[in-house]
Amino acid sequence: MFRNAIVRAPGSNFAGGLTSVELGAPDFPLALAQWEQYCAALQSCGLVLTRLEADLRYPDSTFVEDAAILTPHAAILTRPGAPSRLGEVDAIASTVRGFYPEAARIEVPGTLDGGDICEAGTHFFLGISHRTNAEGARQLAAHLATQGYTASQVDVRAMTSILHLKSGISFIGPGKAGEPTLVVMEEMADRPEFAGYDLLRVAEEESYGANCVRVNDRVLVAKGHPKLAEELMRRGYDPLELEMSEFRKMDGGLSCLSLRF
Ligand code: CIR
Repeated sequence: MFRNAIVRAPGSNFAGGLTSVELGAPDFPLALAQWEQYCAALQSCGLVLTRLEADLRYPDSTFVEDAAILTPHAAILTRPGAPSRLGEVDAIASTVRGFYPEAARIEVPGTLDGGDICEAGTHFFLGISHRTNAEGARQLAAHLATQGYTASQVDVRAMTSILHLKSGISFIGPGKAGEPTLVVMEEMADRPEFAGYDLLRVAEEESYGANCVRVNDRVLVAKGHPKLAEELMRRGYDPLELEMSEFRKMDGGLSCLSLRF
């Protein structure tokens, strides 16, 4: 069960952030409205929100997930792989330390974005991407090991379709009656790293939907992925659909907009 979430409002210069997709510039008022709906959805799942003000120094800073890894036992502040995002960690550190006074840190030469880190029960998948390097993953695995978690790496550097590991997979735990499930985009579904998990394969045309988020009794899913939403229901999950069009334009998904703990 999650009780809290940290979120940061998108700034008016949100469109100046990094992006690799060609979907056009985001509309700021619409992004803000979608963000408010996202916040309301988290609250409807029972979370208490810590809402941070927009930080115009960092146009990507609404994607708070990348700046920290939070478990029930500890917090690790990250070291984002994009130079323009490095300062986001100091900008959120005091908020994280308000909940976890002993927060650890990923140190040079490690780089790590929270979007590459997928918690799956007592195991963590650590994506090696163009943002997260092997040293960052090694440091995180060492911190997680002290808390009793195992970890393994998943190299996604050859995939051009995703920015982070979690753009392609999400762990959503068990549904009402079923097994703990990993939602996986079709392109990654046959990877040996995920053998042994109960997989929900996301059709190619719905692959953006693979970034979904289990929050207590609900699964947040991006709107416009009807097959995925239906399959979630069939398996006993309760999907909550949210419009994400403006964040998608900046390579963002549902998970990146909050730190949940
Ligand atoms: C970036 O390129 O860093 C941002 N525009 C998007 C970050 C998305 N974060 C995530 O998936 N965890």
